[in-house]
Amino acid sequence: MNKSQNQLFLNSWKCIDSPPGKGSANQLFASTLDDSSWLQIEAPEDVHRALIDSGRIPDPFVDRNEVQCRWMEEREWWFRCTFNGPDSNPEADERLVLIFDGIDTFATIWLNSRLLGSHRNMFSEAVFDVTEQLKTGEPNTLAVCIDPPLSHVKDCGEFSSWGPNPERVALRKAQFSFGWDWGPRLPGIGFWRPVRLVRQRQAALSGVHFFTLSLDSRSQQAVVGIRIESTAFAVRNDLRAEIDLFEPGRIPDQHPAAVHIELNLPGQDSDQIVAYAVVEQPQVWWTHDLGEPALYTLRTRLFAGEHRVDESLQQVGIRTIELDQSPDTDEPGTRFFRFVLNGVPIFAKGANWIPADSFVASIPDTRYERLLTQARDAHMNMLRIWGGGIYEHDIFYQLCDRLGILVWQDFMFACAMYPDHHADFVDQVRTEARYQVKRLRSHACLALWCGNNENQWIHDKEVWEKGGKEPVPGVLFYHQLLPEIVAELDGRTPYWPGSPYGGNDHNSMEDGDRHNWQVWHGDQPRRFGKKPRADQTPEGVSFLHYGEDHGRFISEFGMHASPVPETLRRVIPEDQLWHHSPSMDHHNKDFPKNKGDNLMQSVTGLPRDLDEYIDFSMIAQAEGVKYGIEHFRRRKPHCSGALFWQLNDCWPVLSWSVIDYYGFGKAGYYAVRRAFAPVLALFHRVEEGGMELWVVNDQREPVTGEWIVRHASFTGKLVWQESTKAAVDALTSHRIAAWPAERLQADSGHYLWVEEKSGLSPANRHFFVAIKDLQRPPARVEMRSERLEAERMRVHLRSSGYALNVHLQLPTEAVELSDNHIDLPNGCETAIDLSGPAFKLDSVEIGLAWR
Ligand code: BMA
Repeated sequence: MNKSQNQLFLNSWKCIDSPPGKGSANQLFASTLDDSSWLQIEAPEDVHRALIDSGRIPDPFVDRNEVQCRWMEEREWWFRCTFNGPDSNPEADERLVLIFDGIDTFATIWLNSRLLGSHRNMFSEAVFDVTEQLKTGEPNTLAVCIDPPLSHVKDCGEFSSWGPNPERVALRKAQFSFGWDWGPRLPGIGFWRPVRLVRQRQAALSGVHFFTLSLDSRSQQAVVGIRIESTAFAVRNDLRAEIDLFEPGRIPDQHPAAVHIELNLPGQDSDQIVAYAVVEQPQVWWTHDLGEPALYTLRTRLFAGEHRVDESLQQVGIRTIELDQSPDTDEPGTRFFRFVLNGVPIFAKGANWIPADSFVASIPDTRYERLLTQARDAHMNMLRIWGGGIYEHDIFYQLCDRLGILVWQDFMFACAMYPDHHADFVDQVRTEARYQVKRLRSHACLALWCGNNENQWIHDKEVWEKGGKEPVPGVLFYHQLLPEIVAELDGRTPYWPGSPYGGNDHNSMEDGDRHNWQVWHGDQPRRFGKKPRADQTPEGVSFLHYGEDHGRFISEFGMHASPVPETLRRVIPEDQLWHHSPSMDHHNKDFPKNKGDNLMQSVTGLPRDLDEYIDFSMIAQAEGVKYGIEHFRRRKPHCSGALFWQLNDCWPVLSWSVIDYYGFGKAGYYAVRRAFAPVLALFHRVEEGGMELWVVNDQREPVTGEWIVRHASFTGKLVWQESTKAAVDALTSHRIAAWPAERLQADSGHYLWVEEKSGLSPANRHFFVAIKDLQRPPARVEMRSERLEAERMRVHLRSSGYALNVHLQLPTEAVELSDNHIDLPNGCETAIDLSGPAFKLDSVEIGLAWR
């Protein structure tokens, strides 16, 4: 046992499968059993990963192997770990606690052949006092049996859900793992978070909640609160907490603390002790686009008499967060839905986050670092953890704290009607919510708790004749239990009952947040009492409908695109590499499989081969998200957020993601990165056929710039060029120039191009017709590369003719690009920087393509 931490991680396990119900009969839990032939597995690690690595199952991400793994969810899985107990017997005032931070999912646990207990919620910890059972100075054996999940579904018939697999609703287990419209059916098995043994003496911290009560920028003061929750099981001495808050960059024991507080605690379990402190000249936590995400270190030490019995170290931020829903008087009858960070109303730019792997136990930290850095680099200041996945691993929130990205946290309920009348189920939800709120509430990144994903909206569509009056099954959770728990244990972070929610039809443009699935799925906007209608024609699903969306906060919108060719080559057999081949269609979980064709039809035209499919679907997605984001940002502050669907993938798939499973950015990623730039210049077409130029400034300072607009033909002829100097206030969106229809050659042969003289905003363009209808002579792009440093390389590109979707193709995801999938007008030059490990840059073969 690690003395300093009094904690032993039980990492090394053995596992085997067995027919359901047989393992106990065969006493697989017995200490004396010989498990030497069992498969080695780690904790955390998913059984699928261990079986793939040992060659026992084919990789389910490749071709259609997914279906060959179906048997795994029908077996019971046994795990055993033999470890040395503590060297010495626990003292009378000590106890030993076994903690499973996350078991996936229905587990029965034995210690030294004796039954310890069971657990049936993936999202809450399982804790056992093992002081009596644990043997000191000799080996102990832990055995865990994980049941087939569906054996725990009772009365499946009463559950209803969107999509296949309604039985998932009865299980507190990651909902997406039973199959989603982007995810395979591969329910996880095993320990998805650590297993540890903790030695405690007299008392322990059961929670430390850090929060900011107020910030006063004039007096340069913040008032912060620290709530101490402690459990006292054998207190013999005075119990006391010492709290130290260290400024960013200051290290405990090496530097003095900015705040030091000593508190006396009662000698029994308590959760009501709160200390308040004034922090002078606080270094405030901001999202990365508005300032520095400054993090203080909070150290809390618990003393029983002279003994230090527990200690916690947390990174915390001084910041306030509110959700402003005051009336928006400029658009009568509507209310804002906007986040206010440190008193500043912000536009939330970002995406929806789904689990970064089907096997959530086996996601390397490096994948989180990569994805979240990519999100930050694309100027995202908010990610929504969607309710069909998981409450994320600690590393996710730690990175968001550090990178300055806010988190919209759904509770894990999605697209279904959950049974809030089953006392048992309600208990599970209560325990889970209390655990997760305590776990996550002190993170600087946490911006919102949200009751669920789409449950109210889907329910209303199912019972539309009721005119919005029938409460959603699960109402107890979203409108009572969860907000009460958030109020009690957090009390600072806003709560919202669902996404979408608010207004007339729970997906309204006037109130609350909104999912725009008119684009892609064809859902028509509606009101309570109106029959839901879908229009899946090319016109019905066109992204131009974003332009009609006057929502307050668009928390989902998006469309599919293929992953990069390299990703397809890794998982689709060569003879299946064609659009709509059985293997490709298997890697598209949406129905009907040709939905994307409807979108491409009006943007690029239908693809004739795989190359065209990859390019056309990427172009359609990039054009669509660009169009949506520009419209939503231009409407600032009436619209105050655009979180597109979706950032990432959990396996290699054709999906809405802009970053594919291996980390390659699609064209959409780079389009988003430009469209989310802190200062954005964009063209807006007005009804009479004229054009306007708008500048959106999301920064806390005003900007001045000179925007040069070129109106030209694709054959290279300049119609006119104009320059506009403008000052744009902080946090606003302004029209800075306009041209009537008479000044424009608004046809298939011309375009508009804008650049800011000093590069304040990224270059942008406007086409007057769909890409498929452009009259463009063929273009040619030349490439020249130059080595800058060991880990950086620059590729210069020059075009003759207007080249579209100019992109570098790399066989490795280890090299990052400063930009890609760009337009290059005739005679234009640009450079793309490549960075990555020197050995990769030395050997990388750079492909170049364009349309
Ligand atoms: C919304 C999401 C997901 C789904 C996505 C695409 O419904 O909340 O459930 O995957 O749209 O259909």
